[in-house]
Amino acid sequence: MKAFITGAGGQIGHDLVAALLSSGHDVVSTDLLDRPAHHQSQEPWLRLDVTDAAAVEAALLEARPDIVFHLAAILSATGEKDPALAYAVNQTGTWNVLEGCRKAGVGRLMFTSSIAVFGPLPDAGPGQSLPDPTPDVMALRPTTMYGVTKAAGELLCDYYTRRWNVDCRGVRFPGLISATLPGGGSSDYALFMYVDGVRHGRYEAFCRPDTRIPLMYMPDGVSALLQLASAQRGALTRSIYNIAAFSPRADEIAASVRRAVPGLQITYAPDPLRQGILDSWPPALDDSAARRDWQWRPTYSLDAMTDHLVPRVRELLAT
Ligand code: AKB
Repeated sequence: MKAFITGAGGQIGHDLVAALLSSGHDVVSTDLLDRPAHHQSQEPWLRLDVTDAAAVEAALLEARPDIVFHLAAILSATGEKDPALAYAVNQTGTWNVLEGCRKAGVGRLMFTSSIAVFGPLPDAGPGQSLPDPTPDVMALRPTTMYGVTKAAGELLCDYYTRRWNVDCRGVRFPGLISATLPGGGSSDYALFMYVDGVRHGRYEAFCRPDTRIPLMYMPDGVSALLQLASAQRGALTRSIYNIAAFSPRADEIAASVRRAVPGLQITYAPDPLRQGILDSWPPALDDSAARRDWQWRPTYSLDAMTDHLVPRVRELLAT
């Protein structure tokens, strides 16, 4: 199949493009920026700003892909610093990509949603939070512009599937961890424990030690996207699915990294903005619908991820 990727230069793009190419698919990668130096792949790379409707439409009409993986987004912490930018890229950008798909006759779009679509329930009393684990079907009360635009993107996916026959599907990603440098998310404390842990032997986390959100190792995240992309539509009972792997406390992640990086020192200095965002997210996700409908299963536990990831972070930092 021919796949067209937006935001290919980001954290997911790096691993998704490699997985698609190694399975023999044609890939057209697009991003606002040039191909990052750490991307080894040689597929065609197009500079594309998803907020530019005409450019998105022209690129899709030219490429005529079978499937679009829409990854371009501004993440939660950066989005709170610049909500207008988050709205432009995440909301208008998603509209532009959906419209481009409709006009170019693209049959399938994969949307990358997030745990950030959830937020505290309006009738929850003090100290009460989302159900643990949080199911797929739940009032969406996001507190960040990132979450607001992802929730709207989910609704647009349903609309385009129903109204325009662009088969839109997606997953609500947990915080994703991979051998890349962190990029503006609130879940980045987990990744920094690995990157700064290997780089400096210490890291001061911007969250409390008891912070608990859903996390996932990138190879599982990429597998989820590819599995859902190839599932029979008739087997799907939803467009957008919760997926889950593990939900450790921050101090449990630190303990796991310390197994592979002896002497690692982790301290905690919660940042009110990012701690507030993390506290608004579910502690864990119920992914039973994904398990039932398209046989989703994660491969990596926290410790299995640590064992696999630490050598890759060492390689990344050596380049
Ligand atoms: C973020 O932290 O903003 C993202 C996410 C959980 O969607 N990694």
